[in-house]
Amino acid sequence: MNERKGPVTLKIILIGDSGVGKSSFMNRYVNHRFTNMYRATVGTDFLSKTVNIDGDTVTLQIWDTAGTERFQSLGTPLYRGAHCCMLVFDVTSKASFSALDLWRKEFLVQGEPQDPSDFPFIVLGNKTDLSDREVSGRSALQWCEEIGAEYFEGSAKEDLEVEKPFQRAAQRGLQQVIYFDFMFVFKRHQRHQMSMFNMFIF
Ligand SMILES: Nc1nc2c(ncn2[C@@H]2O[C@H](COP(=O)(O)OP(=O)(O)OP(=O)(O)O)[C@@H](O)[C@H]2O)c(=O)[nH]1
Ligand SMILES: [Mg+2]
Repeated sequence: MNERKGPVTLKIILIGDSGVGKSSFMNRYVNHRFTNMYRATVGTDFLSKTVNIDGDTVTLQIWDTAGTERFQSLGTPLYRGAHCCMLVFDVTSKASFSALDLWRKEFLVQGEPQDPSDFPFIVLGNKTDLSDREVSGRSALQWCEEIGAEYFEGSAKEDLEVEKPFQRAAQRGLQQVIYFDFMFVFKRHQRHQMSMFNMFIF
């Protein structure tokens, strides 16, 4: 447990092709609801949920994006300030899995995270309730190892393994906040020491 005072809000962003189930996964997690009806997300939307992460109370601000809008300029302000990015695909669609490479690259370009090589990505395979699977857990895991992401799979429809990826995203997001807070204090301390040193010398 850390010494943090006051609530922390973590921005978690869901991206991936249209129809993979981003909105469904978020709705299952936050509202415990699911519908078979498909209503494409227009623009962006977020839902909040307060959770306890290793003794810290944090508010997750989960941003759901429209899969159809990948090549529009929405990304820039939307991706900025994210603490964790969830790359979502449909396990019955190889194309949606292959597309994640571009989604990830675009996130890194437009979101400009402070430390791109260490930014936390969670890859999420949805629709495991379906039998016509095109992407095996093994190939998803292999790609995750290559890019340094963590892999989860589940089903928004059947409420399978929905909590875990969000719990992990929150943990990773919180680590980001703690790390950058620490670096901020550390650098300020270093600057202070340098100015004391200069005063002493001159
Ligand atoms: N069988 C099955 N269907 C699902 C699951 N999750 C979502 N769906 C269905 O897949 C369709 C698309 O789901 P959405 O959650 O709207 O997909 P999305 O990724 O938000 O799509 P965009 O908003 O267009 O980017 C809907 O008809 C859902 O009911 C799942 O776990 N299993
Ligand atoms: Mg949607």
